[in-house]
Amino acid sequence: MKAMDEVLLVIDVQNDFMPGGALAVPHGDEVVPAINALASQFAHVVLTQDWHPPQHVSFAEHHAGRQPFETVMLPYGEQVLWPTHCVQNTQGAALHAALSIPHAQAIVRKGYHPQVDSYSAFLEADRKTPTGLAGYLREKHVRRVHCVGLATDFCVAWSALDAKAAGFDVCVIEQACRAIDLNGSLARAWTDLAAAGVARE
Ligand code: VGL
Ligand code: ZN
Repeated sequence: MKAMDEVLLVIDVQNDFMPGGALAVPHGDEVVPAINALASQFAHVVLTQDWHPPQHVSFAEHHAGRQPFETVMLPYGEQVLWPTHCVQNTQGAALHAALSIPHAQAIVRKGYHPQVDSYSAFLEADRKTPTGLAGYLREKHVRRVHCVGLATDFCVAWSALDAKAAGFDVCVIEQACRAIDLNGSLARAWTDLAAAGVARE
């Protein structure tokens, strides 16, 4: 059993990120048994859900003439346009049915502001609006955050970097993550994580 000051942060293990889903991550379903096994070793487990309104700014369908996986400039910076995914209260946004973590104690939803994306579980893409997760973990006296889930190079990496910046010890458990890998994003993510001092386990 892990110490009481450690948390397993399970990121976006949702149907739309599974093979056949709206924004499928290759082999995304393989993280489910890995995460179930890990979670049994943690007293503290927190889950996240990507949770977009139907009109969300990250959806390519709302940008005339643009296709999914292109990039646009928004007031807060560059934004990748995605296929419509993880719409609030849909089956696609639901957690994978085989994810089995009955003792998970909180679910953080993110990306619910129509005009701002949030890959990170800690800070929205404007880089200034907190989700509240850092405060929650501090109140629980958590010191170390173990990150797993989908996708390694987007929500997992951004969450790990922000956890580190918020003052936590952070690791990413590679075998319990899978990547989208868009234009070299996976290699870049590992470089950024290493530079920030996030451990790769
Ligand atoms: C994610 C792209 C868009 C993720 C979420 O969970 O990594 N990626 N929304
Ligand atoms: Zn999203």
